[in-house]
Amino acid sequence: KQQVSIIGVPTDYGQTRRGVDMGPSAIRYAGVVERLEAIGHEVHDQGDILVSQKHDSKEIDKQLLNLEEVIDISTTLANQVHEVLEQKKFPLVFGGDHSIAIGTLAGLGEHFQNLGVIWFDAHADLNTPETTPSGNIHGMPLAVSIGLGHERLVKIRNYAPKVKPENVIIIGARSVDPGERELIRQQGIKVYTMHEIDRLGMTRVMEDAIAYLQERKVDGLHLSLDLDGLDPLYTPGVGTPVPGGISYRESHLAMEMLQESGMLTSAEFVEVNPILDEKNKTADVAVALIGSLFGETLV
Ligand code: LYS
Repeated sequence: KQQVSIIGVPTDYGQTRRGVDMGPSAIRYAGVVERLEAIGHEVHDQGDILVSQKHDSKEIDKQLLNLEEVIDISTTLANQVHEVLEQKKFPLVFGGDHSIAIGTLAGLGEHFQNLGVIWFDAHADLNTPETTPSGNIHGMPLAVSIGLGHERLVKIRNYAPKVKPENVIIIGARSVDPGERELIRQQGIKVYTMHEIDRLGMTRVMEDAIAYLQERKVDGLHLSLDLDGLDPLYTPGVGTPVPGGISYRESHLAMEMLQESGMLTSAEFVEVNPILDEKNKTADVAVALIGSLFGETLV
């Protein structure tokens, strides 16, 4: 049984489709606190961090949209995640778009010398201001966390990188930009695309992933789960859906295997956009996955 601290991050500054700032409400509405309490965890919902109005920017950097806003939010979130860890609690963060991972990882990296990260996502989120096709920072958080990108994002809480590239595993990728492909090769990041998931099955993928992180002797494990990692059939309420994704059952299996590994020390669930959703289906899936991740079983 764990002490779990929930932090909501109601931001949509990492991309351009409005509504993902309502993600934390949608996930709470879907009953996350009750779900965790029902399996015996002690839950402290810290509420949402303050996300300010858009700044009056003098100049717009087309390669780094809403940079100032993202820096502010990442800094606040990093500090809060840091505090939760000081209190020896498990940080469970709700987005918001995936740019929030910059802050989450900035808060985690100081506590773990050899943190492992599982990046469950349709995308690699490894763009830099030089390679981004969109200028949206939610396509960059993994690059930032391994130390690549805008200096002020990379240096949140004054250290970098937050995680070693060889301690990162991407699962579910099926939309990877040319610059990201190059980084994956160059940085030795482990990726299980949909191809490997189809071929090996989720059981083997997760067994391999967990064994790899154990071999690397990680001292903590963060799950960064973008709901667009699943097929849009199950999670339609996301800003950048890509067909051919991970199934509902495969996702649950992945969560159950992470739970069984006993390695997980933090998690975040991002990109739930209730405006694009169907009757809060995507938040319901998020909460169901959180149930499995925290030890819910069928019988
Ligand atoms: N790779 C695209 C970009 O950089 C999409 C990223 C989607 C992130 N959730 O904009």
